[in-house]
Amino acid sequence: MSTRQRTTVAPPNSGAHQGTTPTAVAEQPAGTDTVAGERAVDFYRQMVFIRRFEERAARAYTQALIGGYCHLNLGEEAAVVGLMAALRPTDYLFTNYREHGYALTRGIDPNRVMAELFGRSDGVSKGWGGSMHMFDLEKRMLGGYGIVGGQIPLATGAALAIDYRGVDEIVMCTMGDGTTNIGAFHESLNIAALWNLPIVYVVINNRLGMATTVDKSSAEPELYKRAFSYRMAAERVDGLDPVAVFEAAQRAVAVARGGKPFLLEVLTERLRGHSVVDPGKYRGAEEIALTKERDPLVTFAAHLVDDGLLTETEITVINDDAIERAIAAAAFAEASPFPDVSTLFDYTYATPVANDSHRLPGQCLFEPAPFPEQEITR
Ligand SMILES: Cc1ncc(C[n+]2csc(CCOP(=O)(O)OP(=O)(O)O)c2C)c(N)n1
Ligand SMILES: [Mg+2]
Repeated sequence: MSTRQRTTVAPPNSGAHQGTTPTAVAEQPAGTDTVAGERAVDFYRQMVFIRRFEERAARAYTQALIGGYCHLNLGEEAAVVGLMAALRPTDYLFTNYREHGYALTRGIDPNRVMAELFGRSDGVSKGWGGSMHMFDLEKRMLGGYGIVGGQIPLATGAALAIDYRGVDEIVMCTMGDGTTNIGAFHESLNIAALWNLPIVYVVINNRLGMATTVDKSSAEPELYKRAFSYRMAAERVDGLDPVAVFEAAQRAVAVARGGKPFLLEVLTERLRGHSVVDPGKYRGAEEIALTKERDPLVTFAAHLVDDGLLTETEITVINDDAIERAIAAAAFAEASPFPDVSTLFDYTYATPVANDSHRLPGQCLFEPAPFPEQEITR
């Protein structure tokens, strides 16, 4: 039975609601970690690695070594690193298809992340998931989802499970700005607020849902305010500064650990197209130039140099090391074998006959036969 009190719906103005006035949470809760020099440098190191890894992945994609879709975290590195630093290893992460940086920063071996992109058997999802479907129970990264908003009800359900088990864990569920107009977003926030679920919803606002801007698609473009409809606490933070993101994420996580949901909006940039194949021609030259000026790697490096925490030489060393590790990951991935086709149905509920209702999920209709020869009829 849950140690947290499940809320029954209180009538408006009864005073029974907690957080009835959801405003930005201004103060740091007691005992919250502070970020000092070495930690900031480490944040930078992780950001640089994501950047070089993603660039290496983009190159592999153009060499046809990666199939399917491939969405990169370029421009979102500070957001990813700041958010992940606020989680404990026992917390859960659900994210969307723009996920490689999260997998790396959550601590999954870069070789296994790259191997997954290449669709190889050493990949984190054994090569069957690809770019959008990384899953690692040990690191508590429960996907990777290609359906916009698909992760939100699942993450909310995981938070409900935590609540039932009465353990000191939380869920973080990240999504893009465009996702806040999906019905499941609203349904999930509503139930999470009613039931006091331990979850932090994070909107990574890069101002674009594919080619559509937030201003064109959202009647309330200040997306953190969506929480207020559900009497949920919320905050908006500058996603170009990993330290600011980390501090805001810590505040959000503290609220969730106390048994209440939180919505954190992180303002970021998307430096390139929606996915690797998108030339992004819907953005003008001026906008692209502005976006590049706001590149978090450049702005954060400048801060670190100004503060005397890094020299230009040290920046070069960090960069070279990241390039080497990304190249090594790609070499590992290319050397890894493709998964055997006989394992195609091992990790899914799907069966050789789609939607067959006579069996339990995962139960095969036929004795396993070599996939190409098998007749797929209904
Ligand atoms: C239900 C659903 N509708 C449409 C799509 C196609 N689609 C993929 S990404 C995307 C845009 C989402 O934008 P946003 O949530 O801002 O995330 P970003 O790509 O900017 O990270 C769309 C419409 C989809 N995958 N799923
Ligand atoms: Mg977006």
